Amino acid sequence: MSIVRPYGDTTGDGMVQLSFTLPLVHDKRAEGAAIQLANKMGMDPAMLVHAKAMGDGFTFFVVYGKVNHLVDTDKVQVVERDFPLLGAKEINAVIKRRLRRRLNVVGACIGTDAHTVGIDAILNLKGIAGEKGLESYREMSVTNMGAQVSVPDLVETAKACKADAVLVSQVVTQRDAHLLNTRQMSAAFREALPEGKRPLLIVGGPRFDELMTEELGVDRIFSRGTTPREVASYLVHALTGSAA
Ligand code: B12
Repeated sequence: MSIVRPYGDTTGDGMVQLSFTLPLVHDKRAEGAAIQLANKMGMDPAMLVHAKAMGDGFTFFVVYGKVNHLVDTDKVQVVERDFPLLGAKEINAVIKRRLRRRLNVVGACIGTDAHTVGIDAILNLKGIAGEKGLESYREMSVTNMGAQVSVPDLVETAKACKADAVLVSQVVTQRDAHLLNTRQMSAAFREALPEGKRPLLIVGGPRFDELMTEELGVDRIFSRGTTPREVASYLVHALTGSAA
């Protein structure tokens, strides 16, 4: 049962929906071009269900159609959570018992990125999805540097705060900015601090591939829908080696 296909109307009918924009004025030809693209992508038949002009010379399309591709769930590669999800009380207790001091966290949104909602959701008291942020953990000391922080400033603050973990958010992915900034950040920490003295490097954002840790030189990547408790549980697991 590891082989599945998408479905729209009846189980296994292979129907999928796809949206995209073409640099064409909205007319009949543009609609034909959208169908041609869908056909080339393996959708056959492909039906145009929506087309709307998006500014001068651009059209947005939604196409619905059938594909014959199968998905083998045995071959899916994902990062499974490999640490226990703990409650706030347990997390505080583990830090107190194992570290015997507060766990220092420094967070920032680096580069030109000004999307702070995600990092704030993880760090600020208010939190997200009914969970309070890391600031609410008695045994954590959190420094949230906010938006558009430069890598040198981040490194300096991490050093000054004796950060155990640095949490970086990257939401903008245009021209792979999130990947370039992350590589720059991890390289700067490697240059500034010897191994063993370096804080745990964590990045997060909705469009990261969680499998890219090695390539980006970070310890962990968190993506869409992350909650503060997951991050707090990971921190105690990674920094104290404790299962609880
Ligand atoms: C709100 C918003 C803004 C606000 C940001 C306000 C603020 N203080 O953050 C404002 C209006 C300023 C803004 C500006 C821009 N924006 Co904007 N914005 C959004 C929007 C609508 C929501 C983002 C958001 O708040 N999500 C909610 C949070 C909770 O989710 P999240 O970020 O994914 O965070 C979660 C996880 O990813 C994870 N996480 C995130 N970071 C971290 C970090 C760590 C360490 C961890 C552990 C976890 C973690 O945990 C979080 C909680 O679950 C998105 C579209 C969308 N619907 O997503 C566009 C979007 C991100 N923006 C976009 C763009 C293009 C821009 C602008 C360039 C627009 C412009 N031309 O000016 C500017 C850029 C400004 C800049 N210098 O960065 C694009 C980015 C496209 C791309 N491929 O990069 C998007 C996707 C919209 C779109 N479809 O075009 N934006």
